[in-house]
Amino acid sequence: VKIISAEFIVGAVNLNNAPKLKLPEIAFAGRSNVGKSSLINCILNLKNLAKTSSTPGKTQQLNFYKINQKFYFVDLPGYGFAKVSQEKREGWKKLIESYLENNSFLKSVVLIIDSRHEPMELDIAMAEWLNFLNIPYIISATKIDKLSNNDIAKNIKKFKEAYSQFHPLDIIKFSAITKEGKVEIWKCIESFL
Ligand SMILES: Nc1nc2c(ncn2[C@@H]2O[C@H](COP(=O)(O)OP(=O)(O)OP(=O)(O)O)[C@@H](O)[C@H]2O)c(=O)[nH]1
Ligand SMILES: [Mg+2]
Repeated sequence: VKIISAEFIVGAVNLNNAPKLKLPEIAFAGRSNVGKSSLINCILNLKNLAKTSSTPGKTQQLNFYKINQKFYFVDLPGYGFAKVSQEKREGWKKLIESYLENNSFLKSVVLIIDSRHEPMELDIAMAEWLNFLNIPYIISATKIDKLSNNDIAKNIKKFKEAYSQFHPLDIIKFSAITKEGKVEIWKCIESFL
């Protein structure tokens, strides 16, 4: 996909705020601070379209970006951030769940996990949920620039073992710093669109 245009449309705090114009959607999910917004910027070749931050919990709404006037990228609120109130966390969870359920425009999800860590409970729960809802998804293991090749291979093997029962279409190594994995992610997105 050649990026002709990419613009922020709306940060929706509930589904009623989602854009009225319906287009195919690709959503990006993952833990708070895992690198969702950085991945979106990286694959669009834009530095600051999606707001990134070293403070977790930055993305608190469904952020819709319209790409090439043809489809949306949807940056979902990060889950698993301990330092917000239980009430707020429940709210985000409901928002993410209601977004994922019964959404015929949602073509696929890119589930972003941190390549440095052991498979995590909340990430596995998300994979299980996506599989249950029959939403095609890929896993992108990000921040591989922080690991040796040896550790990358080791962790990818662990991810395959933990996630394969929930049928991700692929597990792609990624770094927003080196841009490794960008082409592979686009190949998947193109096939979903
Ligand atoms: N080394 C390295 N750092 C990264 C990478 N991707 C993101 N980061 C850093 O991780 C931090 C969080 O990145 P964001 O893209 O804001 O993460 P997010 O998932 O959108 O965070 P929330 O919106 O708060 O949930 C920032 O300091 C980024 O610079 C990567 O591939 N490699
Ligand atoms: Mg973000």
